[in-house]
Amino acid sequence: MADKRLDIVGLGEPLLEFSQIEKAPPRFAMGFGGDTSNCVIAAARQGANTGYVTGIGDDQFGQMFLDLWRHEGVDTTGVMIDPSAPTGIYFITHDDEGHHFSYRRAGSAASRMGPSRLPKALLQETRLLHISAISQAISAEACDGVFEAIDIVHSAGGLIAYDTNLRLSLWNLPRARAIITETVGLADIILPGLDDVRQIFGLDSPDAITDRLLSLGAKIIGLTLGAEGAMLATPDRRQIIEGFPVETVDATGAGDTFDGTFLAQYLQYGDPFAAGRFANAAAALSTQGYGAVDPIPDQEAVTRFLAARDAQR
Ligand code: KDG
Repeated sequence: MADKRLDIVGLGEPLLEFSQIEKAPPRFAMGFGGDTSNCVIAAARQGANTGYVTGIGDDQFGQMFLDLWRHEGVDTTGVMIDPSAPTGIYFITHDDEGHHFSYRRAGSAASRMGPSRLPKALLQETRLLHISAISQAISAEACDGVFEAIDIVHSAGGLIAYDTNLRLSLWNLPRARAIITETVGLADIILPGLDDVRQIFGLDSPDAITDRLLSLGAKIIGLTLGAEGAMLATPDRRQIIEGFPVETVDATGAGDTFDGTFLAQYLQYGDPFAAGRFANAAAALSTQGYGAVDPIPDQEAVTRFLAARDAQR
């Protein structure tokens, strides 16, 4: 695997982001989102060689994403520009219960990324492919594309990481449950959020959920528990890694920051438990600013944060 050109390639949908920063009169800040895109940017900020596979419209929003990925050092040879479909967008609003997403993404260029549009050579050149349940929920065609991509990467000796990101405004629970359960059985590293897997599997405790994921074939699990931290597990060890208390402004993209940081650290050092602690710190830091991408910390910021925490103990 060391001979692969890229460490991590993400596959999914980027969404231009409008995040509410003031209530009355309402004001929105523009930024970037899309869970798998957020994840590869987080991994790139940790020093991983990354790439992204998606479709974007031949529009200004698509161009902004190309500029962003290039600026972050993300390989864009797997990005297809579709002249007849738009780049998706979403709005983030906030209330006492947290953040809420409103999508304008139906028929987007990314939702057309079926099996025939996949950049096969690029997928064969990566050590790890990161996908999410959102990559599958956006259309039946994209869902087929994800399964085909898994096949291509596995046949070339690469690993699959999967975030079960559940968005019930994109598909219904029975379909989500069936597709997600099947995909967990194909993936090597599972990175779910607790609330999502509670709904998907109808189980409550992190231990019961971990048992279920291991029984489906997962080799490494990084189950995020919000402010409580994360449970890291392999078939023969599991550990709760405590969260880092910070002043949270907006938790959008914290799970994606955890994913990208975890994958970059794991591929670099091979220790999922140490990677889990590092990723926890990165995720906490990412909640201190608005939007998904802007507040993602780089490796130096996370190292500094952890050193300061360790010095206080
Ligand atoms: O995890 C944050 C993402 O959910 C956000 O950036 C938007 O990708 C997105 C989605 O589909 O919800």
